[in-house]
Amino acid sequence: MINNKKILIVGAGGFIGGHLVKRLLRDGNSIIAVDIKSREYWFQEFEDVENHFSTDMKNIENCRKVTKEVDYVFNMACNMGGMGFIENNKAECMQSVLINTNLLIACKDFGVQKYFFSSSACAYNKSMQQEAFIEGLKEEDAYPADPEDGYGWEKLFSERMCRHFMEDYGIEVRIARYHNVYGPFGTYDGGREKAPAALCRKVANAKKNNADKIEIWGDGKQTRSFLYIDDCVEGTLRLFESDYPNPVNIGSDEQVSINQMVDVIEKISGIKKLERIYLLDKPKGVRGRTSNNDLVKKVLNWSYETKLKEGLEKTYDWINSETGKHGSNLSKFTKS
Ligand code: GDC
Repeated sequence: MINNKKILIVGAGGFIGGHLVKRLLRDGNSIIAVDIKSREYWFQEFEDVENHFSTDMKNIENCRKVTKEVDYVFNMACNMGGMGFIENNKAECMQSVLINTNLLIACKDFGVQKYFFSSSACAYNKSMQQEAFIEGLKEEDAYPADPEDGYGWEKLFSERMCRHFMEDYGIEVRIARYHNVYGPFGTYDGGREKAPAALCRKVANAKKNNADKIEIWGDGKQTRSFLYIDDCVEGTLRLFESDYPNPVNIGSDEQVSINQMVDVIEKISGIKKLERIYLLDKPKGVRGRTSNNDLVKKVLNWSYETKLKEGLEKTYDWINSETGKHGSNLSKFTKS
């Protein structure tokens, strides 16, 4: 367990970053939390943390201000979202390369011991994800390089940047390739939401409005695997403490179609089966994606625990109560 360390978490106002702050604080660390978002847009905020709101880490001076005398850095920050965002904002996504690059330079200059980079399954070669049901993606499947345009290229490039900082300057780096992480305190509306949150919101709203239809992007037969946030945080910390320096999948291998996920959410909500309207011109991304977890089991002796149904129950409950509080258009949670 990591404790008694001074830890910088960049992207702390976001979904995974917020949960990571909570856990590392609970474990007895001193936390510096930074995010480009202004205070009211942070998903979670904790007492006894040095918070830096509205701080753009694409600017190296900001990176320098917060990396002094820090033991560890977790870079959870990037300008991102679900398919609806990353397909239409490639230049925005690619500019996150500045966050990682400037942070690494500041870490080198101030002698930070260890650095974590949050990469993505979008780094994998697209040609291996053209069928609905695929073998899980192994870490070596990122090459030859043909990642998701924009966002995926930034992740793959930044992974390599980390590797070279380790080789050339001796900073210990750990890199996770996350597979569609979901759970409470994440974006569920406004355009950046991913499928689990979007579909929980749509079902919750259908129930509230006595609607009998739901809109689904694509034909619903495309597949993914989804990782619950608690498993994501646990896997991240285990990877960070390990001595494994190369990218590792942090994901689930419970591959389901979008239609199957909607079935599960409908059951959780207690609503009768909705008529599905398939929007074929919406962003769909790859046809099939899931994680191969052989390497993570080998190097961390660990695997995720939360089944999709259990994670979606918690996520649905949270989104259902949030939409009840504020109405359905919660752009508050989506501002970058
Ligand atoms: O957005 P996402 O969860 O991202 O979409 C998964 C699939 O669900 C897509 O085929 C999408 O068309 C479909 N889908 C159906 N209805 C909806 O209402 C909806 N909203 C959304 N958003 N999708 C819907 C993600 C990236 C992330 C991250 C992960 C890593 O790609 O967007 O930034 O890096 O991958 O695994 P997804 O899984 O394609």
